[in-house]
Amino acid sequence: MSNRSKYFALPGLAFAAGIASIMISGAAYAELPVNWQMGFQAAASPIMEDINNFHNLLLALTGGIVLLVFVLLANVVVRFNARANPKAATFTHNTILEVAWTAIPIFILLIIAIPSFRLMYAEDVAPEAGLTLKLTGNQWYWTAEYPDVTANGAPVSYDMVMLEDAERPAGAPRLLAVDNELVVPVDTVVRVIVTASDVIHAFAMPAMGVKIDAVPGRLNETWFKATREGTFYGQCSELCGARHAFMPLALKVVSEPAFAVWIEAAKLKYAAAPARIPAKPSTELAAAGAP
Ligand SMILES: [Cu+2]
Repeated sequence: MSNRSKYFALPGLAFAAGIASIMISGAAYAELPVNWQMGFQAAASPIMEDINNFHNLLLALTGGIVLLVFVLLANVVVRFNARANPKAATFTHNTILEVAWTAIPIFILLIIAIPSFRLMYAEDVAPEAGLTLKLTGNQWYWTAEYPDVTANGAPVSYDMVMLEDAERPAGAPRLLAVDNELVVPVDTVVRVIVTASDVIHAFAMPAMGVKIDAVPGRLNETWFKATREGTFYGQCSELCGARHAFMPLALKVVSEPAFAVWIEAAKLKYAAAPARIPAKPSTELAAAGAP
């Protein structure tokens, strides 16, 4: 091995080991962000795949523009400084150049606009849904409701409250695990109706590519279609008070038969379950000026 290749091999090995460790830890908690992660969580819905592709297109375009501007600036600094070019040219216009630097950005914006509008439309218009889910944001927990699934004449509904450290089972992620998860079947279009009972919250589930405000007195609608089974996490994404950071969402995507079993169990469990609503801020929080 030459000296030169030795210098290159060491950082190369370290880099490969770093990537491998990220991939291994990524495999263990595939549905969570990982340390040193670049980019988004792995997509679990067609919309999130489209968002990823659009993001990659923007990265390539902006990367190219940054590179071009850097080359132009370097050219100016090196070739046209006072020492290298003591006598400056005196012309002020160049028609071809001016047309080009107007037309090329328009062309770039068109390249961005077409997939951007296509994606916005796909996100906005829900296909025929196989399941409807209603989510209500409260200070500081979420209420889930399955409007089409009734038990004793009322829709199945329950609260999702974050698990505190002492309650959290081993392996459940801190600040993300909840007592009652949302459960939906895989490969099914889920229409999500979102509202709030007190202040504005926001429903966000990054792996599904959805984020929408939960506004009191208003129903917002979004949709997702999970393409694989697993547990996915999201958080309230609108600053909503003292415990805004502590009202996560957990979404369990299961097979169609498993969902049918769960829904029957849920009818029994949540028909009689007493609400487990978290206490309002403690006196310490109130003393610290929390709302
Ligand atoms: Cu909130």
